[in-house]
Amino acid sequence: YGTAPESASEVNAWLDRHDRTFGLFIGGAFTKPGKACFDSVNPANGEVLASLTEATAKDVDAAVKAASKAQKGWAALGGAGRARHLYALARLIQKHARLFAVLESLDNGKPIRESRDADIPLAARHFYHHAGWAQLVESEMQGYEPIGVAGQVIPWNFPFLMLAWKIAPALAMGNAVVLKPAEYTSLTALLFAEICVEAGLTEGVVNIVTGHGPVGAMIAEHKDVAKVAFTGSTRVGRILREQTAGTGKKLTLELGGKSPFIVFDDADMDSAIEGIVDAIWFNQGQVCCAGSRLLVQENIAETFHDRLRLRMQSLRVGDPLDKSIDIGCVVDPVQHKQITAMVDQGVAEGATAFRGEASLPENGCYYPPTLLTGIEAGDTLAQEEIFGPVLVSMNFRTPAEAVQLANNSRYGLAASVWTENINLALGVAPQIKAGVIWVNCTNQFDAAAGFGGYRESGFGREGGREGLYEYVKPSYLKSLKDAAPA
Ligand code: TXE
Repeated sequence: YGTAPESASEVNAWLDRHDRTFGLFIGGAFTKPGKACFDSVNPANGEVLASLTEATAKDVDAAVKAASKAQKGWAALGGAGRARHLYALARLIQKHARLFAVLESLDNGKPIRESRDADIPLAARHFYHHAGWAQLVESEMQGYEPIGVAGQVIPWNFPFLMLAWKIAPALAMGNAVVLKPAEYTSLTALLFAEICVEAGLTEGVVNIVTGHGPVGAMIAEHKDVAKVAFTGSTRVGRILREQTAGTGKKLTLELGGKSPFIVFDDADMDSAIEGIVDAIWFNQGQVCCAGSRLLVQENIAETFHDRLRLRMQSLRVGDPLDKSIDIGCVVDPVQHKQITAMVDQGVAEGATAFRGEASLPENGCYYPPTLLTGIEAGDTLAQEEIFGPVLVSMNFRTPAEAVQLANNSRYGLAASVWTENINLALGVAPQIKAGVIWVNCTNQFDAAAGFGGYRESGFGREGGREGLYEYVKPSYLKSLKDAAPA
């Protein structure tokens, strides 16, 4: 790939083709831009990328109606018929991978290496995987039928990958969707809308409505939305649970985290250092399962921290389109302010902050990789999600204490355990209350593995066989194929 900055010319041409103004994608076509609009901004330089439509209640209703109208025919296509469409979507994502990757980095601030090598390929993989499941549905999942219309609200940290996690299983199981991307990062969802047209997807099966939080609330509230799938903050997850209570709507929530990264004294230290760099600085730490709590065995803590500080000096922070950088910028000034305030408060309360010497670009939402030590288990910084490139570290003495510290959280999304002793690893892992436990690795994702949380990290699973059941309901029908219109 070389090291020269990735060119934005293809993205600019695509944006210009749309006059940098977008309507909503309803019933297989873009509407005219709405009366109320908002800007999508490049967080690396503050430039406006495009103007997006703030959907109204009427728009949401039109999107749900289009989805309802399309859903029965979509289900009646049968698994093999739907698989053809899902394979086409997957192939088109790969065909346009560069455009998707550059657009994602411009809109979100993540390093191009990550959008190119992780976000976009994983999204394509999600469609391929679920195309396979669509083909198997009649033989493997008898006695279930689609739920109907799924309302899906996604966050800004993995804009396109989260879209894939939501849309691929819903479509494979015979549902239609109305999806709202996050207000900061809607552009790859709008590009995906175009891909749906190119793939010849049945009109109305996928509808994309843009806007702020209230638009998400309107989708969740709509009487014809039978399933709500959300990834985002625990605060909004709570609102959605209240909102859907007693409505009979099916709900899945994927919320925050404060995942422990446990290093025992016999761990391979070089690997563990690279592991923690990936766990907390991938995507600027804006990852729900980020290893944001480092727990180190006391007898190696000093050496481990020294070596980590040394490694931090070589992390490069800079322009997201620069292929040689390790860390880009955070998504928006609001998040930047929140990270700054949390760290400043922690330091005022006695924590010690170490920052790599990386020079930061003058403008843009850049925050340096930061290590905080001198933290107690009950401190705010040890308990609250910072959702930025900030690692907090605590020590433990015994495996039992490591487990106790790991579970001392209202969250339970992921954990990572590092030791050369397999008995220790297999003894500790099942005691940790988290949806995924990695041993001697971190951030391993695959469409075939279910992902989701314990406790306030939410409920329900995405991916894997479990994820499919979130988009069906038990039925007297012989198979999903029988859910055809009368
Ligand atoms: O999240 P919101 P924000 C955490 C992280 C971050 C904090 C705040 O700690 O610092 O949340 O981020 C839509 N009904 N995570 O404020 O608001 C919103 O428009 C329906 C962790 O950006 O939850 C967007 O599309 N929808 C997380 C989506 O919810 C509503 C990723 C997420 O935004 C709504 C993001 C409402 N009432 C943030 N209000 C993760 N688990 O990965 C807002 N939205």
